[in-house]
Amino acid sequence: MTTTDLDTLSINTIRGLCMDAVQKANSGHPGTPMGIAPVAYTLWQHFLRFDPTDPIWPNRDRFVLSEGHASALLWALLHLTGTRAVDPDYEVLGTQAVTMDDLKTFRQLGSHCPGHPEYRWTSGVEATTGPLGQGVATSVGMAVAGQWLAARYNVGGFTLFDFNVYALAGDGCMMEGVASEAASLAGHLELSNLCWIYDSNRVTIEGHTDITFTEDVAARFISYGWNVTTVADVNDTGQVARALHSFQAEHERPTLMLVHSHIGYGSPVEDSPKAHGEALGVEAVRATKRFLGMPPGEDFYVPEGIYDHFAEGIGQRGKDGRTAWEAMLGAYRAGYPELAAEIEQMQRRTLPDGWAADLPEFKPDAKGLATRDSSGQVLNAVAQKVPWLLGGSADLTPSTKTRLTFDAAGDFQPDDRPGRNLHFGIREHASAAIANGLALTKLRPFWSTFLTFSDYARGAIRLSALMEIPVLHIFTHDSIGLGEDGPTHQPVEHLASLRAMPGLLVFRPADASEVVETWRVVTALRHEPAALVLTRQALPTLDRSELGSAAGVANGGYILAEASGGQPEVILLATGSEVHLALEARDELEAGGIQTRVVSLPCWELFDRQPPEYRERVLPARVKARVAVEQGSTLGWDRYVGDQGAVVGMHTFGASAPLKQLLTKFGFTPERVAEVARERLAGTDPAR
Ligand SMILES: Cc1ncc(C[n+]2csc(CCOP(=O)(O)OP(=O)(O)O)c2C)c(N)n1
Ligand SMILES: [Mg+2]
Repeated sequence: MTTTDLDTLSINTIRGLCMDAVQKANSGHPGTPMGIAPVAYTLWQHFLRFDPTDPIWPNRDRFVLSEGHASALLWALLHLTGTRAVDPDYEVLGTQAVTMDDLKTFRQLGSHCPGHPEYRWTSGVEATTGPLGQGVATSVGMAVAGQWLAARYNVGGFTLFDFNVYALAGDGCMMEGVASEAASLAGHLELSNLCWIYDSNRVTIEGHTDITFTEDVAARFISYGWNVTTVADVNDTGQVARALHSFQAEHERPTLMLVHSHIGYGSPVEDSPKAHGEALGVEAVRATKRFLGMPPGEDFYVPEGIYDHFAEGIGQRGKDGRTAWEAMLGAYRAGYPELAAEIEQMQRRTLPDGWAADLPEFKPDAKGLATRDSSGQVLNAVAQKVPWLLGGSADLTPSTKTRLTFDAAGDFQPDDRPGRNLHFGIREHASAAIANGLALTKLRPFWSTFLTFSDYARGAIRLSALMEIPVLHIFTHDSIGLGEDGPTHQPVEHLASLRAMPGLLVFRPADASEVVETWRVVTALRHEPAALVLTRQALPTLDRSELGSAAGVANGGYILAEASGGQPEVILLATGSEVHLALEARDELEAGGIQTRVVSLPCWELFDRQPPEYRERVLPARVKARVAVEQGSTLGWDRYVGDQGAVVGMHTFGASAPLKQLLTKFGFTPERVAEVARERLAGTDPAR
């Protein structure tokens, strides 16, 4: 490929739009898009299989802007390609995803050009990025999804899935640990459909990378098992194209395309950290435009013929690819109606009919089983009905009980692409980010670790909530209840911190029946992630004939045991293992003539969404003597116990000892809970 005048003009148009958007907003990062624009342009115009009129076509190539602070670059591309907006019901609308007005209102309230790319908010954004490293790690999940979809659905000579995944990353992404975790796994998994483009401008916010980052990135990626190709001159689009061809010709390894670039190219602050983080200034913008051969006085300038040029390149290629694919899907549907139906359900995030028909039922059992065990059984039942449910653990499957054990479940490896058990290795942060990538590709992923290590994955968990994607985060060993492993492994503040995350549904079921109901709720989620918080130790399976139905989980909280006379004086609230403790304390209180209700509250978020009448029925305002009990930080419980209630929780880290000793040491005994309740009853004034 040789660079034509139109190529150069297009690249400079992108640079101009980015400079102007940042200048007008007086906020943003102009230098990064200006440096890497030739690569972004070459990729989009000449390689990316993307139909701007149908940005959600399932076999499109994915482009993830991992250096999310360069969002102006993506906004310019989406604008110039005329990418259409998609509504939440997946109908392609006639409106433009990014209008000129959006560009002119970059970073302002309501603009479709926010400060960083936001999935759902602007069509054509494949993943929310901004926290450096997340985008590249997420792209690994998309590449896994591509391989898995191809293995399952490319049958009978039909190639329904063969998309590539590109991620554009800066020095910051390359420094982040999550990227290393994900790259190591991608190399092992031989994800040859994955291309990371490293925008190596050797500048970050604090200065040149010689103050922080002097490793040999190419050598590192070669050791990961990647194909590494270098572009010495970013402005030579022929070289850029050759590198992209080298990626496309590679069939065994992921590709790192290392591009030497110049932040703020053409501006007075080229190659300087000054090109970062603030507008260039009106005079510098003019000088840069002059250097680039663009009219210095024209802002948001799109030269004659540029829109047509994109329409004839990426537009035509994308449309041809998409329409051919749709025709292929038509023929496929005739030959393989069941597989075609799966693809369609998956795309809409719906479930096969009867998916919940064979969920296990658990009989009352005083000895019971750990909720990690009942959850493993339910997971296997659901997964057999939902073929695109897949996942694994960060090397703890035997402990988290998340292995899919049925015939043909398989293990996803280079030689077993349809395998549904993923092995993430000891890489929690990448596990969660990869799960995000799988969910963005419309598969239903789960991943698991110990609750205490959820902190390691928090950055990616947060993005699952922000993106509103239905990832299942499964956490076991949920409290001091895990015993001897001690305080490093005993979570304390984790429930509170997960509950603090907007949009994440946190479930802590109390027994096997609540586990079943939890899965009934979380499997059907379409736009929300969930965290399942499960025990290592056995819990009794409650006899529901005398207690509230576990179906109450769907309401987030419910009356598990009513006060004997139906008029509670005391309410005990609990989640998970402490529900059993609350029931024992209730027996003691009732024996002493105190009418006591027990409320199980497995999911605060769902309970808070119930109508006021329901919440009032479960937690009547007149009952002031309330005690919550949970083996975790007490933070947040005050909203349910009120200012006259009390919380029996954890105020320190745990300790290494057998569970029984820990329960006494930290005050999780029925006697203590009953005592606190009696104190509350004596001290509360219902009229207050
Ligand atoms: C996890 C995370 N930490 C810090 C930041 C703040 N930040 C935004 S851009 C940037 C510098 C990134 O440098 P680089 O990736 O080289 O991008 P370039 O300077 O080349 O545009 C930093 C530290 C961030 N966005 N994400
Ligand atoms: Mg940089």
